[in-house]
Amino acid sequence: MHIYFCGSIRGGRQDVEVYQRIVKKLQTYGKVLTEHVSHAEVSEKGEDAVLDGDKAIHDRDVEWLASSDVIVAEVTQPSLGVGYELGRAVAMNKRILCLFRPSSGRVLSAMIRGADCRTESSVFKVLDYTEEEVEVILEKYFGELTKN
Ligand code: 6K6
Repeated sequence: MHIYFCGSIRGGRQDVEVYQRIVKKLQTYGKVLTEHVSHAEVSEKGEDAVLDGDKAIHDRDVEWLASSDVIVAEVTQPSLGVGYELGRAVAMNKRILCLFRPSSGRVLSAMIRGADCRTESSVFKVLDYTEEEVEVILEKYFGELTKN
């Protein structure tokens, strides 16, 4: 299974330790194409982007999105890039899980919370969680996914 993980980079790196926890767990289910999003040495200034070039990063990420089986996004720290990735993934009819921590004191964008689709063919799911339960949340989600 190819998994695309989304997390804030230039939007702010406050949650990088949570991203690491999520990516570590996701790697037990498949190949995480965007493991670098969880690397602690990646700063919000995006110095690496200067080497690669923003266009190269964008084009490669959109290709990875297209080739992924499931998208998992940590959406607590607002990020333009993550919002863009989610919009592109919806247009590609991808299976999407968004994870949000209400304990942050933030209120999730209506364009993400409101995209949650709870029909039988639901592909866009938004789950509230606390950091301590993140592994259990992912176990439940991927357990159901692999059943179908
Ligand atoms: C190289 C190594 C680590 O970071 C880089 C250079 N920057 C990016 N590389 C890959 N994907 C990126 C980079 N900057 C943003 N993204 C994508 O957008 C990621 O997949 C994230 O989910 C999302 C973050 O967007 P911003 O707006 O918070 O930067």
